[in-house]
Amino acid sequence: MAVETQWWQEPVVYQIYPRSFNDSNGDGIGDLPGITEKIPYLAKLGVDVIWLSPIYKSPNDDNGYDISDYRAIMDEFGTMADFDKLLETAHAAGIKIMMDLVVNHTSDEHDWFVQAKSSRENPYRDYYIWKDPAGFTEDGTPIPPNNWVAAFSPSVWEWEPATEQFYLHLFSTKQPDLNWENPVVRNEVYDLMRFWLDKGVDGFRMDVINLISKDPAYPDDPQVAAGGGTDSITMAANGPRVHEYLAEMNREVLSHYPVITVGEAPGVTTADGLLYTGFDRGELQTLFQFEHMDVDANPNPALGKWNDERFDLRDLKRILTKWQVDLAGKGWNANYWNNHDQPRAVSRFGNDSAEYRVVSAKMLGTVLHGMAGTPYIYQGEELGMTNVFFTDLADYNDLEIHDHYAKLVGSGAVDHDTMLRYISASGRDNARTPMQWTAGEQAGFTSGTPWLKLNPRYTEINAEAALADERSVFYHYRDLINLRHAHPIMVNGTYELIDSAEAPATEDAEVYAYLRQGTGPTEHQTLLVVANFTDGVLTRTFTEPHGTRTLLSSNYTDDAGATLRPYEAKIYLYERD
Ligand code: TEU
Ligand code: CA
Repeated sequence: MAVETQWWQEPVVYQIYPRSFNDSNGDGIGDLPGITEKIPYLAKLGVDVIWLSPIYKSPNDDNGYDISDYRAIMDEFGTMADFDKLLETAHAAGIKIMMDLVVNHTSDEHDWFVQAKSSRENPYRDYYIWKDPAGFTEDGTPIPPNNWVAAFSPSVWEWEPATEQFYLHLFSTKQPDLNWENPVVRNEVYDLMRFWLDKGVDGFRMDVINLISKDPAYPDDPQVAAGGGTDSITMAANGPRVHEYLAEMNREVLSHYPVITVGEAPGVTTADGLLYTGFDRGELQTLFQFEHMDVDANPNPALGKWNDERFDLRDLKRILTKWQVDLAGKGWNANYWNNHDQPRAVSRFGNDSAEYRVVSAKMLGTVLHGMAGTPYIYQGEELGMTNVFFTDLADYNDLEIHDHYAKLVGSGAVDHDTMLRYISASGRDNARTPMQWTAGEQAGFTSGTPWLKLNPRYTEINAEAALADERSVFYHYRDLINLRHAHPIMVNGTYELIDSAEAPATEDAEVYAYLRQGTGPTEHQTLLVVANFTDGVLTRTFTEPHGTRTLLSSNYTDDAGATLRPYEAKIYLYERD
């Protein structure tokens, strides 16, 4: 069945974490003029859309994911005029801009919350979620309504002594959750979305959008009851009214503009995925699922994602294949290895040694861009940027790192040295070290002192070096993006995991291979994507599709057929007449 593809399925998206992208004024913090300066770089890479992590006014408890004014620009990032200039420059280069929409929660410094906490009668009180204590301990300490653990603090419940109630915050105490059950809140959100769309922005990435509807019973988190867990956020995932809210948002706002949307959705199955992204559902276009990000989570669930053991390729293939197959023809995937919350892909799924970094980074790009769905690139991924190891905990900035250190080392679940290893493998600051532009001072990111230490490998890994080397990861990514623009099958082809003569796919822990069968106008075409995830030389023989074969992409200079060299990845096109 040939489902016609839509315009919004075609683009490649590039995520910018503004704080770490490019500093234009030497204060050590990336900013909007810094991004504008680099539009030619992004145009050269060929990306169609930029997703900007939050740039709104914020006290930066969670680097902008705590917004105190949705219609103003963060002081450190510049002015609204700087934003307009960025939007205009990007549009002139043919690049769209998606904003980060963080509306599960605000900052506690948002005027709504300042009002809300001032008295129970304040008209803004009901913008947030307030609960009476479950009781009081003997010494008069209020007991929280349930046992949920916040992502960035011990409990999701924070006591407000002035009005003697708890407020809910799934993340830090400075990120109170909005009360989506209140229709006035929903209208406020729709209004601020219109404000940005009317300015000309092209879409939204919606932060934890599947957490906005809470089960009013607030049942205890069984994981916490069993003695551990670093957060309870998935207790709020896919709540009773979430689809009603998203359908309303779509009806009220999104359907009136030509937008690109992607929802961030921890704790979703493919069945949930179809409800959020189904073509017939009128909710979101795509979503970021987390299952493949959990592929290397700690086998001890109490430790959550903190781990430094390598993933098993068979698990990764099983998860990605499930998403590819279950959404096929009905919904749309957003494919990513990386974002501002995740360690660097080449260190995690590839090999960041001097010998294999470049070839394995290209391999990962090939596997991801070959799949069905929208490819997302995170800043520095196109350079093969790597994880960092700080020996001093104080050098890390991320509030999650510090909170989870306190939770896990504090409780004795993990010792200090182990936790530092885990942080280096799994921590969010791996993604947030400044972008590496040159081999010069401060990697060309700033003329001052960067807000977060640089990754010392910038002398070897940087944009200047990549642009000067036609065999760099950068040009491989550019070529993959061009392939998508030139070959509609990259967008409209179906996906099928395939066995080799040597091993069934589900048992092969070394090679990932799949087919894309063209549909509609590309029915006469098939793609074969093959990738060696190891540093060994392997043999894999595949039944070739019919037609004339062309090698569309490779990370080696020649083709050795069934012999796969370390981290070799290639895409063949087969065409019938
Ligand atoms: O992330 C939500 C989320 O699920 C993360 O907390 C995730 O669990 C964690 O980072 C993985 O270790 C979004 C944003 O992407 C993140 O940067 C914010 O901190 C968070 O929401 C709160 O807004
Ligand atoms: Ca700056």
